[in-house]
Amino acid sequence: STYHVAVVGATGAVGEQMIRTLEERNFPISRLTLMASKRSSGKKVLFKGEEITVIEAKEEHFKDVDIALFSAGGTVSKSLAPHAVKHGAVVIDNTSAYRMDPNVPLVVPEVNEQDLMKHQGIIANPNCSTIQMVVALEPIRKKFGLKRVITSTYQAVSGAGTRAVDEMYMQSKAMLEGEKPEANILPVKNDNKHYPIAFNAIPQIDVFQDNGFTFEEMKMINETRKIMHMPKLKVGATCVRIPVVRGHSESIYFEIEQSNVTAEDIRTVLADAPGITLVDRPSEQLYPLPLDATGQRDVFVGRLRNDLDDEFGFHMWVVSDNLLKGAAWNSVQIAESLRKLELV
Ligand code: A2P
Ligand code: 11C
Repeated sequence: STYHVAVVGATGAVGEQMIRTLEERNFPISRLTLMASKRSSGKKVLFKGEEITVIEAKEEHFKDVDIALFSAGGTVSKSLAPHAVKHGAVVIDNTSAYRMDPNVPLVVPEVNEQDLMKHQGIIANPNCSTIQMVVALEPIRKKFGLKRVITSTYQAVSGAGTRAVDEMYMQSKAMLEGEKPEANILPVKNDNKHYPIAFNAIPQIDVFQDNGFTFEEMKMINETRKIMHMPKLKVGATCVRIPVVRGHSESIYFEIEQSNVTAEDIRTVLADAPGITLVDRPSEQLYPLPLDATGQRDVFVGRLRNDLDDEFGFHMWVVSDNLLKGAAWNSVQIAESLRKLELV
């Protein structure tokens, strides 16, 4: 069968990639409805050579929609996703609005595709930095067990939207011309202070919680536990924004349960794991890079090595395109899984 698919947030950094990914994957679409804010109403977008006019996201536009991909911010999802479901659509929501709701599956198909079986209309797409981490950790957990995870991230500016990327370009130009850069968006649009991201590194992604962690760090902790079905897994995270356009990078330290495991044993498992490309040949200076990951659907893993002090500890470097596996591709992949499981 073919489907009436809607993309909400179609003009955004992720929405644009959702449209391109649906096209590339040749998802069976009978009709594509593109929605955004009132500002974008009337804009034209090409899909498979056909011009589609963007309309304002409104409740009544979900009539007859089979699958709705949301990526227009949590507020839009909260107000419109329930209406889409009422009209009979399955919602795949890329915001944090429903992720920790116990009635909403939070899905990375390589890890917990079967959780889709329990869906009640809304399925949540995890945070980008969480997705690439669990894709790399799951095959390790399956084979060797997993006790603890500590990560530091190096996250691309596109994670904060197209306007943040524009701001970084302007700041870079200003600084090269010896002018003072203007900062209005990062680290967080609605927080009190703003810092330039050009030529900088900002250890704040999203707002701070009372425990000293940022919301982005808490997403990595809580979402990882939910997706991997390990509510007690020890997870720590420090999330940092760096001046890269696309592709989040993560240094991940993890401890396994099994003894006498080598880095080569882990490489062997990762080389065969779904959704992963192993790039780990230090003698040739080959390791994952965000520039190489841009436009690719896979999660790239390298720099695998045994900790020097702890037999059970390992380090690795994980890179993926935050707009693709971190967002648009994972959402379209969920739609493909729904078809495979005959849930749409
Ligand atoms: P618009 O382009 O009309 O503002 P990004 O994360 O790259 O900034 O993109 C955000 C996406 O969410 C855009 O497509 C944006 O549309 C959309 N959006 C923002 N606010 C709303 C809203 N109130 N209703 C519908 N779509 C919205
Ligand atoms: C960032 N991870 O890089 C964020 C963007 O919860 O879907 C994704 C926010 C989310 O800024």
